[in-house]
Amino acid sequence: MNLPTLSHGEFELVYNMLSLAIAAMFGSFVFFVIARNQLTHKYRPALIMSSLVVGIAGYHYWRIFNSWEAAFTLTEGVYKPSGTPFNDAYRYVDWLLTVPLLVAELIAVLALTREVRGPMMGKLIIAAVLMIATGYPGEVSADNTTRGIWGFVSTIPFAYILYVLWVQLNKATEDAAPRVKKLLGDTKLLLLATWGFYPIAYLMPQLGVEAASATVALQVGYSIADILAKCGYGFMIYAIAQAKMEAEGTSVNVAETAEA
Ligand code: RET
Repeated sequence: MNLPTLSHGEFELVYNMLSLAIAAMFGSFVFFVIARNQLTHKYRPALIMSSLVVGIAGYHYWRIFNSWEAAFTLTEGVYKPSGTPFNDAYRYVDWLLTVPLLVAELIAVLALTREVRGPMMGKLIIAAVLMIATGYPGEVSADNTTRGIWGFVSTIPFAYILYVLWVQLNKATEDAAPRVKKLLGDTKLLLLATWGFYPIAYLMPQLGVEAASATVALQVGYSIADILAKCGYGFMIYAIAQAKMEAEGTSVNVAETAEA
């Protein structure tokens, strides 16, 4: 990626957003590890996945932050590219690991029967990997046609994921308690709003956005979307698990006494 010269404010905005993302990821990690104990065994795998997602992302944001710092030098009041490349591959490696976990999290918290859960999870994980893996060659290409082709290829599994989550998941959760259904609907909207941002951000160079603004908008936008799609989504998953336990009339203490 060819880096532009940035003003002091532009450089700092990205710097502070990346720092915020590290804090949000590690803070959420602690929360999910502790919150797991508030759930019965059936729902714990979902929270374990949430902890993994934010732990993996926290590490990657740490690396992205360091790479951002090394990629620029302050000269005469502006930030010029230092010659050390900014490593954008961290984001894609991060998504390759976390996006399949995020879809698996949603299926896990629903605690569907094994026959329904297994195939659905398998299809979603494969589609998530394909979506990220085919997006990457386009992301690193300077040629807009190559970008467009890979972007289109990557949109096919993306559309498939949305179809499975909306149509098939709705069918599988028809009998859920009203509060669970409401939370599930909100989670799916959060997912659509945040996931929808990534392909739009990807299109920015095609839309002819000026280099410095495009770089800053992309980094800030991806960071906000990531915080919402990982931390915010993880909290929703926790709320769904709590609502399901309430609907079932179970609590951790009851479950633990029953097991003892
Ligand atoms: C790409 C390439 C262009 C086409 C599409 C894309 C979709 C990316 C998505 C990423 C989601 C990431 C998440 C990360 C972490 O929390 C690869 C930009 C459709 C949907 C949820």
